[in-house]
Amino acid sequence: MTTRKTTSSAAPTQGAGGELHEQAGDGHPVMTTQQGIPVSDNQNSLRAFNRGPTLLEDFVLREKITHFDHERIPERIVHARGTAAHGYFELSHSLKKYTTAKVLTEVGKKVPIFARMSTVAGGAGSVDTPRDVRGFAIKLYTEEGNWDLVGNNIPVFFIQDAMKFPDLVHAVKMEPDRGFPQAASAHDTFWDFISLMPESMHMIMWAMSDRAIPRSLRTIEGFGVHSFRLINDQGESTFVKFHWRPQLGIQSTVWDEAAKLQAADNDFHRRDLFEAIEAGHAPAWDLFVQLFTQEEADALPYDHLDPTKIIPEEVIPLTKIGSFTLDRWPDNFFAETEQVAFCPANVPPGIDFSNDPLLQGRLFSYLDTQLSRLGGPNFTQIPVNAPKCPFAHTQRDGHMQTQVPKGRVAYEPSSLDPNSPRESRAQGFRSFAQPSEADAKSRIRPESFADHYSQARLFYTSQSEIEQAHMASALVFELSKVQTPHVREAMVAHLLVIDSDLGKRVAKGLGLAALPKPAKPAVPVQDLPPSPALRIIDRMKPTLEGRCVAILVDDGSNAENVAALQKAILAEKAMVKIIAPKIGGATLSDGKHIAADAQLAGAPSAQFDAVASVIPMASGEMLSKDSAAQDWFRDAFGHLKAIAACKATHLILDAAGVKPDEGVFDPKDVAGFIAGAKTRFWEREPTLRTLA
Ligand code: HDE
Repeated sequence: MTTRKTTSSAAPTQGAGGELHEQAGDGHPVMTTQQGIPVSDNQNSLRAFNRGPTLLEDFVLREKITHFDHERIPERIVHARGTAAHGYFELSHSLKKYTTAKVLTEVGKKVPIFARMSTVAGGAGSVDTPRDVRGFAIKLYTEEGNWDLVGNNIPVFFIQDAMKFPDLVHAVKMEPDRGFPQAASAHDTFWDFISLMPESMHMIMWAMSDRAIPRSLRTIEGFGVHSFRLINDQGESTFVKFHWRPQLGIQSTVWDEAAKLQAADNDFHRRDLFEAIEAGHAPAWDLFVQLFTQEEADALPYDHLDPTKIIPEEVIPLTKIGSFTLDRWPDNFFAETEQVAFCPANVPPGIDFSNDPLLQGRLFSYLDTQLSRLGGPNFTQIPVNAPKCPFAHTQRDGHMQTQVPKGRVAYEPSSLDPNSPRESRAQGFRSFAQPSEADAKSRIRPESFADHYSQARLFYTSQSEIEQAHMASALVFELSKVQTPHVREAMVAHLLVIDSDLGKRVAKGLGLAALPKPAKPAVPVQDLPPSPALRIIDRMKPTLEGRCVAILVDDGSNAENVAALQKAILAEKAMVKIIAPKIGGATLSDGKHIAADAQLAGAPSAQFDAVASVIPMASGEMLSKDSAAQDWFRDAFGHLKAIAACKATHLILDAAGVKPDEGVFDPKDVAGFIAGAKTRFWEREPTLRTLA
């Protein structure tokens, strides 16, 4: 599409206040209506006379207002708040033995992708950092059609059967009579439902772990959750579970930090992704598969078709098959991030579904919801949804048909058009011919799905002590928001079965007068071997790559020290933000001006991975009386981060009640501070807050 350009400036039009508005001059495109009619005045509607009524005839005004009135579309019923980026996937290890899918067999080929990450419960205008599962959906535009890997950052789910999904979502969303709480699971209806659904216990352990409060979307893992099938050229099937892991390592926040981030920046995660990509720190993930046969599946002490179960990687190892990178921010949020439509049923030939009843329900749900969300059946024509390979079908008409199909033939078979599309047994998608076990129809839950506690126990006992304390504290926090006492007790009854110590800790944290009777498991609970791979803290990478360090400066700050810190941080491939009491920046000791990225009071330290402060004595004296400055350091310390504090900064630490430990460095000890900034000082935590 080309735009019309004017070659000579026209006289300006007059705005309401009498100000003059520039018209299109050399180079500027001419503004038009949607019909392409050039607009002469975009400031004033058409009036009957000076100070008279507006005329219905004003098609420019009517079109503009009408379009505006319809700018919003229904938000996603779940995963409404998200952010996305373009990128590419590259295969490093062929799965030719297992599948015909070219995307999994053509090593080295770059496949374009679009990935969207989301919270689940909150609305589109809610916040980025609540305790919640994160959605992680990837559309791979393969040469055999779109493959959507529609996953989460947690490998299991709350329920076993799609029949329960509307109940789950109604329970977690804001309560219908009062319209709150927004983006929070800490309320009665959610915990009431969960307390009556023992199958949720494993997922609850994950949701109460630090996985649900990630530091960055660049540091979350992704899981396809269900078992899928790979089908090879012999028609043989192998089960597969997909996992993807951030190359920056997995990293979470502490709860106080997540809560404060919510106040500091509603858009923290999307801004972080945007700024990282813009700064050239394109995040990347490695894609892994767990492959297993029907016989191996049959030998497991749990049912792999049950989406509340994992197969620990110590039992079936992960094989790395490639990686993907997100390196391009969308041009337009609405056109791409909002209108993208993922569906787990979109798979190329060579990938197929398992009988997981949750997956089976999802295969229906996504297309159905998109028909209403995107207004009709032609949403596949929206650029972000359209395949990038050739496509040909006989679907026609419908709302918002933007293509102009030629010819008489829109049916198959036909003899009239040699170019009309035909099915292909050789290239087409084929479902695995699974032998049927029986011909009976029934609404049953298989007995093999009955064990709801063993893997919840496995997850809890696999965690480090500090992570167990975080989980117990998260449960106490959430259940303390529940106003109905019997719901709190019912939850403790389940926790006592998962791990009696966990149940007792939470009961104590809630101040229960007496322990309730433990819940009655339907089948005996198994003591499965722990899986250390499920921890986060041990697996956090000691790196500063892609992270963000703030340096507080003021007029008179030691220029040499600031420069040395900046240089060392950038050498670690991290980002630096200069913070000053005023957004105008500061004049350093060498007389040179340094620009500020943010004002101290507007950039709480929760936003950074570590903080340094190089300020003169006068500034330390002044800031030690400033609550924003005190909070800045108190929070950085409380969130277990490294602090580089000069002599003057110690005045603020003192005023903030911070007792320096080995995580507080002299800013001249650049190497020490950089090493500290790569980690968190977990030993500090028990000295700062009461954990359950
Ligand atoms: Fe979804 N889910 N889901 N889900 N889901 C949607 O589709 C649904 C489930 C996931 O960024 C909806 O277009 C059912 C598991 C992601 O656009 C809807 C069930 C997993 C996204 C829907 C599940 C997911 C969605 C809402 C149980 C992880 C956001 C808007 C049977 C494996 C995709 C839409 C994006 C979105 C239905 C459970 C992941 C309503 C019925 C398990 C990442 O169709």
